[in-house]
Amino acid sequence: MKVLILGGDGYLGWPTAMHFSRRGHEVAVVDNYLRRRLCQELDVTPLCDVPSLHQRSRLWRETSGDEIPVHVFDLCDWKPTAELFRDFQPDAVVHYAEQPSGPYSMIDQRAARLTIENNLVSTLNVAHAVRAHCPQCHVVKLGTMGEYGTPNVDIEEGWIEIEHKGRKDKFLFPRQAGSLYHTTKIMDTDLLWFYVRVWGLRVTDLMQGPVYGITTEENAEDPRLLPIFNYDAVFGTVLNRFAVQAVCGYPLTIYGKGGQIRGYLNIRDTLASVRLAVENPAAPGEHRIFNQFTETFSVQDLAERVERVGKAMGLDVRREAIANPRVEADEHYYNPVHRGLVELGLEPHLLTDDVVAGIVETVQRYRDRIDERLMLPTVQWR
Ligand code: USQ
Repeated sequence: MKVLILGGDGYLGWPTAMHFSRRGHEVAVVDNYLRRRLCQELDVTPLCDVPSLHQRSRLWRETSGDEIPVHVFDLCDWKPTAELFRDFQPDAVVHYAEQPSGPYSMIDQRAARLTIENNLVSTLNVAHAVRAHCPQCHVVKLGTMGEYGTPNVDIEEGWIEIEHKGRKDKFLFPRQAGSLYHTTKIMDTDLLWFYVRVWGLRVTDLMQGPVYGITTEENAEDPRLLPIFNYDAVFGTVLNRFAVQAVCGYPLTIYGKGGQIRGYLNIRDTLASVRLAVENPAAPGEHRIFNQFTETFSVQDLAERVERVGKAMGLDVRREAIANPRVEADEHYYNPVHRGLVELGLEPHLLTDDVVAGIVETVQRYRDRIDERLMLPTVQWR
C-alpha cells in the first residue's frame, strides 16, 4: 500500500515509517521539525543525537535498500499539503503531525494557540486533501486515551449506546480531557466525525495511551535510526523519564499520590497497531475507534517496577513524591475496554522486568548526555 506518514520525524513517526517500509509498503514522510524547534526553544535535548530526516532516509536506504522520500513543510500550509496528496495518491495516511505534549500546551497563551492551530488546522487540511485528491484514502488518526479523562464508569471503545426517556441512540463516548493538548485531540475527533458524516471519509481514530521504549525491530542494529527520545518534563512520557532518572540516580518523580492510572503500551505495539489499522481499513463513511494500549498501571506501579529492576542492575534508584504540577485525579476508578486491536491480531509486548531492563540498558549507553536540570516539572496547570 502507499502510506503517507505525517509527523514522520517524531518519537513515533520515524519508527512507523521504517516499520511500514520493511513490510513492503511504499512510504513517504512529512514533517516541519516543529518538535525539534520547540525543544530548542525550551532548551531541552533528547537522549541521543538524531540525524535529520534526509540523513535518516539515506541511512535507511543503505541498510534496507528501500526508499523513504522526505517532505519538509508545514501541514498547516494548504498548497504543499494538497499537492502532496494529489501527487502521491496515498491508500492510507497516518496522522501524527501534532504538538503532542500536555505540559507544552499549558505553558502560556502562545503555546496554547500554537497547539490549537497546529493540531486542528493540520487535521482540517488532511480531511480536505483526502476529499479533494484521494477520497478513498483511509485516514488513521492518532488520538489519545486522555480524551476520555478518568470517568467514574467503564470507558467504552469510542462509542456508547445511550437510552434516554425510552429512546436509544449511539454517540461518541463522553470526553473530558486534562490538558489543552488532550482537548485538541477531542476537537480532532469531532472534526473527523463531522467529515465522516458529511463526506463519507473512512477514518480510524486510535486512542493511544502513553508509550514507552526506544528499541524496535527496525532500529535494533543501528543506533543512528533510534527515535527522538525525550526525558524532560515537557516532552518525555512517564516511564521513559523514570528509566532515565534510574540511570542517573535522580529520585523517580512521582506527581502527587501516584495513583494516576493510564493505559500504556510498548513502542513496538504502537507500530503493530497502526499497521493493523492500515492493513484492515475502515469502510467509507465509518469512523472506527480503537483504544490503543495493552495494560493499565498507576504511576506508583511503574515507579516500583523501575526501582526493583534498577536495583537488581546495581543502580541507586529511589522514589520521591513531589507536588503534582497538573490538575488531575491521583486516586480514581479506571476501566477502559481495549478489544478492537487484539481482534485484528495485535500480540502485545507486555511490560516485563526484562523489558524495563532493556530500556534502562539502552539509556545507560547515553549516560553522559543526561541533563539533570530536565527532571523537575517546569509547567504548572494552575
Ligand atoms: N507523571 C508523573 N511523573 C512524571 C511524569 C508524569 O507522575 O515525571 C504522571 C502524570 O501526572 C500523568 C501520568 O504520569 O498522570 C502520565 O503522564 P505522561 O507525561 O507520561 O503522559 P501524558 O501527559 O498523559 O501524555 C502522553 C503523551 C501524549 C499522549 C498521552 C496518552 O505525551 O502525546 O497523548 O501520553 S494519554 O495519557 O493516555 O492521554
